[in-house]
Amino acid sequence: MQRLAPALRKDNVPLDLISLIKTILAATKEISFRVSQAHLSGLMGSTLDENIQGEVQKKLDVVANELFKDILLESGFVKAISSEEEDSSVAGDENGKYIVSFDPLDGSSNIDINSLIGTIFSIHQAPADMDASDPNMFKQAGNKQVCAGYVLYGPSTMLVMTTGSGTHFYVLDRTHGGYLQVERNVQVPQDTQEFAINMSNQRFWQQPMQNYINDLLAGDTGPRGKNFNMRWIAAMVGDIHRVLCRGGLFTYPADNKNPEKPYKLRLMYEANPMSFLLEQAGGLAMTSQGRIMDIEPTDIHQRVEVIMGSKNEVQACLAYYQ
Ligand code: AFP
Repeated sequence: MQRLAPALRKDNVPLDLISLIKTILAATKEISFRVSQAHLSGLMGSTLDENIQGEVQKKLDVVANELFKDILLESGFVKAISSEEEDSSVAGDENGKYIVSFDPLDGSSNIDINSLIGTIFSIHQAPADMDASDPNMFKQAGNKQVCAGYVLYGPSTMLVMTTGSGTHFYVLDRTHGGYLQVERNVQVPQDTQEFAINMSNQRFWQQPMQNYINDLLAGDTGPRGKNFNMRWIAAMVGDIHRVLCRGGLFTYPADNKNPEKPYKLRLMYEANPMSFLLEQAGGLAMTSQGRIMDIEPTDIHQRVEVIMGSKNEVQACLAYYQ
């Protein structure tokens, strides 16, 4: 099993990007420890605050965000950061070469039930001609990411990351304190009999998604001619990890539950990094209108429709929209 830095050098990742990745991972090791101690150190439950999305912040959301933010901003490698828990971007070093978008703790509703949560991050080059305080730096499509990944705080702490040369798995080895590469070039099976969607929103979906899911539920006597299984972890990190490991279709489709908020998942720190990881593993990551990573962002907290996973199943789903 290879250590992280030599593995990245083998993939010709520039040294300054390797240093930034190591900085990010230092934060995740600390978060992993805090998560494991949360019940013992009074970090369960919510704060009295809401984030910019109008969601109540959990105590651990805040702790993870502060940790991530401080470590990144002090590193000198980043020009600015943006986070699910920050209203706007936060300026770093004017000479920093990169900008980082992150969700410090994805799956917050799982915190209090000791279930799966994780950190998601996405790295772009920082435009040299913009000030560190200019949030417009973040208006870069997902296809310009130079690195994306997530860390799952599960039974083992696991890093899944791409720098554009395949998607690789790493596990935090607590005996030496670093991440070791355990699988290279993970491939998502092209076909699947498993899907992930929050079924409680069924009546709010658009007709094409209703039709697609109805056909999956009809099983081997329906038009698809096979039975499908369903899973929902309520943390995108967990659901996408399962898809990367054994295939599947993950979707958070458009719905009309709240007409002002037709989509749930965030482009910059959920959909884009997961799309990069899935595409690098041979999967597909789309909205019903086109490729997620080709969307030109208009806002740091922009939301987007997501249909991603095993290639043939994503295409089967999209056919219902044509
Ligand atoms: P938070 O981490 O912001 O609470 O949300 C998690 C999430 O954005 C994504 O990780 C899940 O797939 C999705 O929300 C779960 O949504 P439901 O609340 O509809 O289950």
